[in-house]
This record gives sequence, C-alpha cells and structure tokens, in this order.
Amino acid sequence: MKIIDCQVFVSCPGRNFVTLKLTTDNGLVGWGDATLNGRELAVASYLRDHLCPLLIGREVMNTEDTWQYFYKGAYWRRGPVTMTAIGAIDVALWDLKGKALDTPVYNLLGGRSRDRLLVYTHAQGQDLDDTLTAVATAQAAGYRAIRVQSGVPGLGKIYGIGSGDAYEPVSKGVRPEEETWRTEPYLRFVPELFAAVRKEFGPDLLLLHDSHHRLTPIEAARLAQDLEPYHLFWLEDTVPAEHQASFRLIREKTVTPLAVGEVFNTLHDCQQLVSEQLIDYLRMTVSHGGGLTPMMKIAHFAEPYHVKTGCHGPSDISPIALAACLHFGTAVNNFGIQEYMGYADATEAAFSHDYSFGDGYLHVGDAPGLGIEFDEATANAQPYAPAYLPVNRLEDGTMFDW
Ligand code: GCO
Ligand code: MG
Repeated sequence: MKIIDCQVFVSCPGRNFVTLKLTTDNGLVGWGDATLNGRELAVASYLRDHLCPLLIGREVMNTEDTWQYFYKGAYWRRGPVTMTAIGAIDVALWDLKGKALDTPVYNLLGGRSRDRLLVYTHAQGQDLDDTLTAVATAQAAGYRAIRVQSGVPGLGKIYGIGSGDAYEPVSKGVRPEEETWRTEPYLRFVPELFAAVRKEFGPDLLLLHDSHHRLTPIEAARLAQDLEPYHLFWLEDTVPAEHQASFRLIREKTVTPLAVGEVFNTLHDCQQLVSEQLIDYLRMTVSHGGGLTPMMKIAHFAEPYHVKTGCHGPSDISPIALAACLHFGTAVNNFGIQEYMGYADATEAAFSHDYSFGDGYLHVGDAPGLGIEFDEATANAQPYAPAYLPVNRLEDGTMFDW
C-alpha cells in the first residue's frame, strides 16, 4: 500500500488549522494535524515544499522507517516546525494503517489500557467571583478536573483569560497584541484564588493551574509551596524549561505536582526532567512531538520514572490531533490526564469524530484508524487569516515570556 497523493489544507473553520491528507493506491485516505498556532504557514510550506514530494511512492506500513527518514534524513533536526510537520505525516500514516487493518489505532499501539480518559477543562474569569462561577459551570457540565485561571487585581488582561468565546486569545492581523505583566501581584493572588475555590467546591474536585512560563525557579518554588494546602493535581509551566536543571530547585522545595512540556518536541527536551524525576506530568502532545511513533517511545521511557502523560490539547490543535492523543492515552500504561476544551461549532462542523465526552471523561470510539474525517469543502470555504498569540512585556517595557 503506497502513498500516491499528499495535500495540505490551510483553513479557518472556527480558527486556523493546517490539515494533511494522504491518499493511497488502494483508495484510502489518512489525516494528520499540522497546526502550530501562529506559525501555520511555515509548517504548511515545510510539508508542501519539502516532505510531500518525498512521500509519494512510500510504503504506508513502514511508519518507523518513514519517521527516521524525515527526522534523520533532513540533517536539520528538531524544532516545532519540523516536528509538527513530521508529526502530521506520522499520525496520518497510523490512521491509514488502522483503516487498512480495519482496527482502531490504539490496537496497533498496545491495545486498550483503560476504558476512558480523564480530562480537564478550563475555567477562567475576569476576577475571583467570575472565576468561581466559571468553575461551577465546568463542574455542572460534568468535568472532574478543572484548570483555574483568573484575572489578577492590579494587572490588566493576562494570559488564560479570553475575551468572549475566542481561546487561546488571538489577535487577528499581522501584528500581535501586547500585554503587560507584573509577577508579584500574581504570586500573592493565586493562593487566595485556590483557597476560595477549595472552600467553595470541597476536596474532591481536581484542580490545575498554568503559570505559562512566567516565573523564575525561586518564584515557582514560592508559588508551589503557597499552593500546597489546596492539593493541586498539577502546577503547569512555572518556568521556561529550556534549562531543565532549573526544576531541581523547585522540586526540592515543594510537594505540589509539576507539569511541563507543551512546547517540547523531542525526548531531548525532557530527558533530564524525566530521568531525574523533576516533574510528575509531561505535557508534550502528539502533533507537536513528532507523532505517535516517538511519543510511544517517550511514554515508555517515562513510565519507570513515575512520570505520566498529560497531553496538551487546547482548541488550537485540531480534533485530528486530539484523536491521536486519545488513541495514545488509551494505549499507554502511564496515561495521566488529557486537556480538553471542546471546539467552536465551526470546527465541529469541519471535523467529524467518533470520540465523545461524558461524565468527565473522553471516550474513544472503535472506528478503524483515528475515527476522524475532515470535510474539505466546509473547511476550505473559511480561508486562513493571520492571527497571533499576544506578546508580553513587563511594565517598564522589557520583553517577557509568554
Ligand atoms: C494550555 C496552553 C495553551 C497555549 C496555547 C498556545 O495549557 O492549554 O498553555 O493555552 O497557550 O495552546 O498556542
Ligand atoms: Mg499550558
């Protein structure tokens, strides 16, 4: 079974997505997600101009060899653009394999390790009261695990607090918006926020929080300590993790579980974090981590170190990527939790899927492959328009981490 056609669609059904379509000589179609928020066209070009021509004529079943061919064969390795492009191909090939063998992808990855996947969703508000209402709404919708973000007194618009329905905040146009940040009010407010949430919702609700890479290690240690009484499920992305050893300091100081890695692309980004047991959850996601082929290896590597998976799954990766995460999470033993925010109606209209949400869990279906189809005509009627995450500066104008 050989690849005879490779097409890349850049469209905006609800938000910008890059979708890869592979067609085989026996008439099967496989789908991959190549979306990299704010850098969509770079991945589309990497695929169209460099990888698609090399895919024609390749054997679908040889996922390991094809992955190595694109990873090692390029000479230029790693990085989000490269790994997202390779990931889209790898996922589309696994989709095709499943369809050809008439079985869900998770059966090819080890079979079912669980019946359903625990998910967390987002609750966010402009202030404390608003946020408590958002948590109540998420709980009423059935979620057992909720990521809580709130506007901070004394700060303007900040990360995680969308305006209207749009999430992750995107500024349409060629130039990103700018936001202003100060760490001290944030560090003071977040423990108050979680005290209020625990008081209102009791001990059973699983609570998560995302610092979005805005702290230094010593600030992260302070926040993690201050949050200990509220028993978080995890505290996410406290510091940028290019310097993996910086997690040693945080880890020594706290028993709050730590998660990191949504911007990671390879095992090399987390090898020290995992092998020194500096984190509890790895946030690398299938589409940005080079696909199912490397992600299975990484999960197996992490398992003996007690590090669990917690795949990044915001609405800026498409339902194809989410489906790939669900098949991965169904198969690996050390699944932790899956992020899930749902999608805009326009996105749901373009991607049909056989996974479903109920009772705080995502349930993966039994359709062959990933159980997902992309409606090209619907999606392509909504053209790509440039949109970016905001950038972030300190109050004196210093460029800061987003
Ligand atoms: C999360 C993430 C997102 C990212 C977004 C970037 O934990 O879901 O932090 O909110 O900011 O995916 O494109
Ligand atoms: Mg995050």
